[in-house]
Amino acid sequence: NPACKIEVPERLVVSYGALVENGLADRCVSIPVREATDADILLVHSEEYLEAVKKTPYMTLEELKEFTLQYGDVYFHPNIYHCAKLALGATLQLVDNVMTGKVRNGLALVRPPGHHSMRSAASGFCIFNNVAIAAQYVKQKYGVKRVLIVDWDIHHGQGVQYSFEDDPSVLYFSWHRYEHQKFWPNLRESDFDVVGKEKGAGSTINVPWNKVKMQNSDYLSIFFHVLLPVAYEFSPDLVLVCAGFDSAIGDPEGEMCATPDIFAHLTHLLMNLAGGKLCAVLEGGYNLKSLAQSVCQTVHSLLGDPAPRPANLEGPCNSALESLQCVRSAHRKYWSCLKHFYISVLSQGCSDASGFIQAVLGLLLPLGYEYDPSLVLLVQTPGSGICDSVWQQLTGLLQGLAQGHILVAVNPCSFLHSVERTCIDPTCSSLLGDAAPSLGQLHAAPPEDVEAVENLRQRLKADWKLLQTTGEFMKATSLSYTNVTSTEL
Ligand code: X5A
Ligand code: ZN
Repeated sequence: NPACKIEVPERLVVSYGALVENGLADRCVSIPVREATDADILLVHSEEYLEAVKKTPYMTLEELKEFTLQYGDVYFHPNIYHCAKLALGATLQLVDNVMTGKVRNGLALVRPPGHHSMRSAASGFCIFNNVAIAAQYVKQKYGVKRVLIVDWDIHHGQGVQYSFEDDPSVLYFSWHRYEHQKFWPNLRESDFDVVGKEKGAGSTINVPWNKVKMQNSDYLSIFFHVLLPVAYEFSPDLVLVCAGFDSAIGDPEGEMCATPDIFAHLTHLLMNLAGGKLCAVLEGGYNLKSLAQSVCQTVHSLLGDPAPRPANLEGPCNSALESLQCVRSAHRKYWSCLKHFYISVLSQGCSDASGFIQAVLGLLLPLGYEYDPSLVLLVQTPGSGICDSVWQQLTGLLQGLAQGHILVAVNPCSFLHSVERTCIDPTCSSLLGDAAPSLGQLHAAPPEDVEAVENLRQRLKADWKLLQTTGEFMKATSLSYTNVTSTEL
């Protein structure tokens, strides 16, 4: 099938080759692969489907062609059942090693990819849904309560969405090229207003890109103003990434313009969730050069290397702003972090981590990224009331700026007079690259907002494009107000 000509073995050869060339492979622990078992596969797929796939190694070419016809954009080679079992087995090995603390985090370089495959169907180069199965597997084997799946591949992982649409314990986030349903897989259910069902309402988050050529600032804006606030409120025990790199520049499928170094930041920004437990699993990525560079950037961050300064941040484009605004509106009733623009300050010290984290994600990080400093100076003032874990989150997140050049001035009292040095150790730990401890599920920030802060934000919004979450500063000509509630406007 010519549609499948891009999902080739060289994808892994160049990715791994680049890791070796850049000295990254040597700095990683290689985890031996295993074949997935039937029981693993059946966590998401039906018995009928598994039995059908099992027969493919014995089919003739004619039979394979016939078998393939029932699915969309997928092909079956006589070896693919074996490869798919290894891809899933590798994913589960990574998850096991992260859950048991043998490694901090990791990237599984696997093919075939997984996020399009459904309970009883292959789709979009995918046979078994590696990441969806991994989520079920950790819930079952380790009793994990909440899993966040971040799907930064440029296609909608409909298979993952279907697996968890009514499950509140798995938060599925996906951005995808959509073009008002003109782009594959052309599904109505990929749009922003599809948010999950029953108990799972609010735990499916779709960000449709209705134009191509989205850039670094478009991706970062969605992270700052949608994904990260919701993720901190959700407080996952594990983060899984459907790490497709077809969302990078040069990809023939995505046609987007984000540069490979954005993946260093996307990875970094997720690494302080779940106490740092993050497993990335390769999905798409078809421009071999861009793929290899993006894989290296992801691994750099996973290893704790400083991220390069983010290139050309101009603020989100109009189409991205429109998507951003629509997603925030659709999810406002499910996530308290999206309900208010105001940000409460530290009037009650660390009893209110929610307000503080909201301020960091919604105000400080966007300003910091757009300002692009060469040095971050973080000053801990005496009696700030910021508790250690919140302080560590802040220190960790700020290390994404200024290539990690950060100078922290701690409260002198804490080491001059305190023998235990309780305030210094969390800072050291964070500077050494430890993930911040999880803050737990965040409640709504207290409504006693500080007007001054909101006013500040409102005033700054005109000049700082990464603070914008609505189209109010758009050129009127290209603005469409469909599906936008009056409260958001
Ligand atoms: C995993 C992935 C893409 C399928 C595109 C089919 N699949 N036209 O990126
Ligand atoms: Zn893809």
